[in-house]
Amino acid sequence: MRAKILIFVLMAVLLVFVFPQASYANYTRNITLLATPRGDVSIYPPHTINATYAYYRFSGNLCNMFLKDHLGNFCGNLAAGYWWKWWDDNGVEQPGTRYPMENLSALVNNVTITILEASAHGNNNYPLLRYAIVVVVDAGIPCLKQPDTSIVYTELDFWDSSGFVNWYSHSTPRGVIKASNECEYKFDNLTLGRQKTYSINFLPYIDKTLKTVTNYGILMNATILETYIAIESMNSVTQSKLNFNNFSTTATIFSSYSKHLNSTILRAYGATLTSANWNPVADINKDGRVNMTDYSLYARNYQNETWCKLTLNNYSP
Ligand SMILES: [Ca+2]
Repeated sequence: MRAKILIFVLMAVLLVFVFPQASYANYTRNITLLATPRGDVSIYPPHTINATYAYYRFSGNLCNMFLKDHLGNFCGNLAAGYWWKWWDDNGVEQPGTRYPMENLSALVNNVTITILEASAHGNNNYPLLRYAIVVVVDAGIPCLKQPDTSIVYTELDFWDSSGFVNWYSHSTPRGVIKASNECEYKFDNLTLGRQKTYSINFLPYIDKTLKTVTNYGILMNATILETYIAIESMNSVTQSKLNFNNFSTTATIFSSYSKHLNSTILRAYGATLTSANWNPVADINKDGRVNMTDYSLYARNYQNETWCKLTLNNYSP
């Protein structure tokens, strides 16, 4: 008990006195402000005449998206959103233009969404149509089941066709679909024609996704890549239409390794190897539990940015 009191006093002292002023910066991406050589909108694959018709249109902050598939052979996303990295005129990513996810908070601010149409009829058992708000990050390490990529998708599904609802409930009792480099969370079931505004803290979802597909949470070298709203369709005769307004994301990125490590330990505090919030980075002495011993090691070194950086990079179990 005394140990617990001590640790909380220690944390309070550190939080109040070590970081008296904000050592972070806010970055906001707004859909109407950005343009890149690849554009802020992607359609994949490009629409096919006579089979699939897709468009997006912007009017100020309002974006209209439409997807129609007569034959049920479209498989992919119609996505509208924005990038967190930059390309040159040849489509080559510019070095140093990514935003690191160090202790990131990714907040989707007050986006208003209206689904105007959503119909999906499949030739198979599961006509798939869904709408999602998506944040894409580069995890910084390869995915476990897809080691050729470190790109990870966190998708909050706010509407699904009945096939997808069945898929959720049959295979994933907690409403999560897991793929090799993505997690989809059943987030809402928006009523057609009803306008709804969402403000979302994506951080817990991103953290959970990264733990699922890489075994680790948000590592120091993770970066944010894209934020968008997607219509996803697969093997369905589909007609879908939605609009959204004022879609922006703010990412708060702390600037010191020490603050990042502090937060990393606090998020994992009390965890053991099997805990949901387990993070090997936070287990500084590598004894399989995150407790006062680890926090004491941090407290002795919190002013040493080099030590904190090395510790954040040590994600061996
Ligand atoms: Ca430990």
